[in-house]
Amino acid sequence: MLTSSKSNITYDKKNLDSKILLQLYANMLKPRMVEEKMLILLRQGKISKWFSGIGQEAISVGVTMALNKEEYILPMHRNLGVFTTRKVPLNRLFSQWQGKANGFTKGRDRSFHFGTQEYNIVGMISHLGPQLGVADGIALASVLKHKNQVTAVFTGEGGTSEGDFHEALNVASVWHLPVIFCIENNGYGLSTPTDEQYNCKDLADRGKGYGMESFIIDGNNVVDVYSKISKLAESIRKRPRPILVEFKTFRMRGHEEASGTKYVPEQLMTEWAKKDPVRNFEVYLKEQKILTEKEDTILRDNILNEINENLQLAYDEEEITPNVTNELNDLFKPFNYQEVNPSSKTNELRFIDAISEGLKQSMQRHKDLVIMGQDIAEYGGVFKITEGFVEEFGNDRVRNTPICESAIVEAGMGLSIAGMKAVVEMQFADFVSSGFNPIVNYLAKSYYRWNQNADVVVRMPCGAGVAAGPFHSQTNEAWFTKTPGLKVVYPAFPYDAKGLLATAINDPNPVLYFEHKALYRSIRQDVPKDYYTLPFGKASLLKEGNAVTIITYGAGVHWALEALDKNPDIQADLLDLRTLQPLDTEAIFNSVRKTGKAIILQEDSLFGGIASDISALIMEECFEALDAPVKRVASLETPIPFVKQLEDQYLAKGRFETVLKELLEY
Ligand SMILES: Cc1ncc(C[n+]2csc(CCOP(=O)(O)OP(=O)(O)O)c2C)c(N)n1
Ligand SMILES: [Mg+2]
Repeated sequence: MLTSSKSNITYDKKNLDSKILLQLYANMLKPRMVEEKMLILLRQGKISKWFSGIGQEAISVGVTMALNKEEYILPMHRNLGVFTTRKVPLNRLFSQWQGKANGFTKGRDRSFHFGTQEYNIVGMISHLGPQLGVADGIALASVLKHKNQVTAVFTGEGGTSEGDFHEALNVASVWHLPVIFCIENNGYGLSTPTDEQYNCKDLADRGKGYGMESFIIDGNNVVDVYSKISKLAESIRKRPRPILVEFKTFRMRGHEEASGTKYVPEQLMTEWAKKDPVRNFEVYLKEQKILTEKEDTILRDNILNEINENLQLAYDEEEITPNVTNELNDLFKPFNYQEVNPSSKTNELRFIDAISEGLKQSMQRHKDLVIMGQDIAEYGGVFKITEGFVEEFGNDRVRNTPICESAIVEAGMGLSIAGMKAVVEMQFADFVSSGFNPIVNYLAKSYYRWNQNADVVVRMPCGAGVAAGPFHSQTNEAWFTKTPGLKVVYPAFPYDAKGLLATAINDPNPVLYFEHKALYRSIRQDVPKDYYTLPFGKASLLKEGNAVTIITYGAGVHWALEALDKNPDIQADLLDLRTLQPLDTEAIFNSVRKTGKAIILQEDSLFGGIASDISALIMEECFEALDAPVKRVASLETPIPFVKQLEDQYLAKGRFETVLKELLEY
């Protein structure tokens, strides 16, 4: 602790006027005093968890004050100073931490896991790294809309070890995005010291590897933080580019309060205590006669009153009463589906052409729609779906990306936060595993958590039957139908593919759009030339019959059609689900109640697939109408083999007809 009346930090205030210096001080004092109060409440069990930013306030405050208030900041778990400097009302913060409705997440998420468009703050998800790619998306929107704005995003030094860090910095550099990447190097990531986290001298050195300028700033010196970041921000607004800043600082308390600091050498604590950013600045301001004792006392009294009054407001607020309908209603942003009817003029199109045409017409309709993916620009994508798009829409809106699925999904999220739309093309659906985290944790949960929709469609060229082996053949829809907050579309015909893609892009929620590669060039249909939409959640009844209900989607639809063609005597209802989330349960139940028998055909391997859930639903809802056990036909429980005879053996297709006949004879 600094006890002397001389500051241990050398401040170079240059031409900063006293008003700014006093604001910097007051803005640091507030989070410090709020935290001191929170630590008491934590001990009393009144808040659930606390990640302390004590000792790091100069960074949050200096960066926030250097930015304009309409510029986005993406803070982490120790950046209370960002929220208080942006003047987020304390009562709302207190309600948030106590899980009350007046917080920012209606009790659905804790601590700093929220954002607020009102204050242009985008809070973190627990996984740390995804913030960095989201900042890229926001910055991209700023460039595309010619806003000349900077985006600042934070990470701890521990978070820099995540792949997201590398991906986000690389994308920002390649795309010249106006992002300030702020590393708060506070010596530890939970209990891990820096020498177990990375093996270079300074993290700022990494900037060079990404082709970006980087700087080291004393994170405990608020004047340095503010003046240097102000200068950098000014320069980036004029000439958009990313910059990496490493703030040297120290974490003065445990990772979170309960975990303590036993592993931190005493001497380090003592040394850094001498560099306390708030106390040193106070001493300096008094030394310089910029702040009097009396003014300081008044300031502290005012902050304390503000804290107490706002705490009372939060205490007085009622506890949340659980209500299932409210929870379910907040899973997706309400979407008012607009039916656009197809024109009578049609063209015969292959499945792939229908997708391409649908995408193109949506690009024409939505000027703020950006598509991103590997090799999608001049090359036209590996399947040539975006061939000719660059010529029509330009490279700003048709973006080749580095190989970095996470950062691109995150950038899509950022575009959505900034009010734009994104379509992300996975080169193959298999590769979505490299972008899985932001899809299931960021996109899927964002609206439920803090009312921020993710207006992103992820295109998924999927499926087997093309002798492509284990990593280019998967149909992984079950990874996503399992996750609340995602919509999943899976057309089987060109007409549906075009209309459903248009709806997916109109829908402000995250949509996984599966397009089966084996259908691309094998399935043709007359498709309306103009733009049209089709509703989600409506299965199509392709054939009608009283003996059995066949439920399927994607390539399965064509397998079933083939089997029925071969066996014209089988009287079956054939349901093509078209969308899996939402699922047309009504169509399923109506048909099964009529036929009394159900068989579900799925291309994915059996266990944990959607066929199992549909089977369970039928059992629960139609038990009395059933004349036989519900049958599921799916692929083998193995990876997908390459060689044709093994792949044929793997696929459900070869077993479907036999099982169907067995069921009919039951
Ligand atoms: C993907 C992921 N892995 C692990 C964790 C657990 N975790 C949360 S914070 C943290 C340490 C982060 O260290 P650093 O980035 O240096 O930030 P600091 O806490 O020091 O501010 C860890 C390991 C997590 N939240 N997410
Ligand atoms: Mg750290």
